[in-house]
Amino acid sequence: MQKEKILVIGASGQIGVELTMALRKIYGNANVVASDLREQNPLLEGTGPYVSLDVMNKEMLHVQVIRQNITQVYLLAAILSATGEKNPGLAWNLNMQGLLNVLDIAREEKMHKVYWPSSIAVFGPTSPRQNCPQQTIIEPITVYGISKYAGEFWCNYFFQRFGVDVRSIRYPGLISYKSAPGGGTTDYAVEIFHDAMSDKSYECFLSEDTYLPMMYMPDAIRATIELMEAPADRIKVRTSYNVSGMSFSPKEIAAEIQKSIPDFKMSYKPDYRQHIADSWPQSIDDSVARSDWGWKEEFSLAAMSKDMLDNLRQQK
Ligand code: NAD
Ligand code: AKB
Repeated sequence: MQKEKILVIGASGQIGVELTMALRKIYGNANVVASDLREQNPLLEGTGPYVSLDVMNKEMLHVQVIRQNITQVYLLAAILSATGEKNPGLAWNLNMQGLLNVLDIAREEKMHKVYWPSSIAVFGPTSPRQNCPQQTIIEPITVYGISKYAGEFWCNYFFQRFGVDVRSIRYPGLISYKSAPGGGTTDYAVEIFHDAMSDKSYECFLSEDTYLPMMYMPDAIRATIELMEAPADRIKVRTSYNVSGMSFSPKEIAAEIQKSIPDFKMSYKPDYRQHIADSWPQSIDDSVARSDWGWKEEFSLAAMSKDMLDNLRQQK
């Protein structure tokens, strides 16, 4: 059997850094090529190959795929919800054309697998607010959500029509301490830990009772790898799977942090991101992922908060 050689596109981002490290542990450092438009994240330096790559340049991407004998791509390059609303045209172009470039090359080069993440941002104000199901009314109001929903159907199309084994998860907001988030509406749930540690205060850009679906990065990395390693006949959803971790409001995460930093103070100044957050569900029903490929989260709000603070203290 041909050995797997993996290309991670967007490896310097919030997910890319940790996913690249996890893939290198499984497949060997030399078999996981990190790539990004940005320079390499310091955490990846010296751990394996890195190439500078623009996913919008299809020719250069194709050359790299052939030159490096790539058999799997993890495509993480995207513009997220908050940044997307500032430049909708740019977000649409990158999020759509980047995906189409990868899918086309995967088909031509008969790649073994492709991973492309979607988001809970596909859901809109007409979707159920609680336990939002896998299949439901989906009417996104952000350009990011529209691009993710269209992308899900491109993935399904390439699987049905050309047999490209492309798999996807609708991540909730992701919380991590190793790399910073990049322009999302859920970023407050990472910023709050850093500000609590440095200033003992945080001004939140969402209102105190804004519940959103969230997940701790170790769970997100494990979900990704479990989905990608599942036998193909277990993957029944070829658009994208709902997965759930936890749901909380800014007030609840502040209270959790106060258990460890009692004089931590939270204030609220909602901005344009409130409108985006209000359009998303508060919690997600992931029963299809659970029954198809055995997904189960490990981290609760309390366990995640403790782990975040422990690790940030060690980093100081
Ligand atoms: P990020 O913004 O932190 O990282 C994206 C990376 O892509 C950046 O390092 C950026 O430099 C790179 N990039 C941008 N344009 C590029 C280009 N033209 N060519 C090559 N690289 C380019 O994003 P992230 O949070 O790591 O998200 C990764 C994926 O997961 C995205 O598709 C995102 O929509 C999805 N997702 C993330 C979250 C989350 O909470 N982080 C939640 C749901 C879905
Ligand atoms: C964002 O807030 O844009 C992302 C996401 C939920 O897709 N974290």
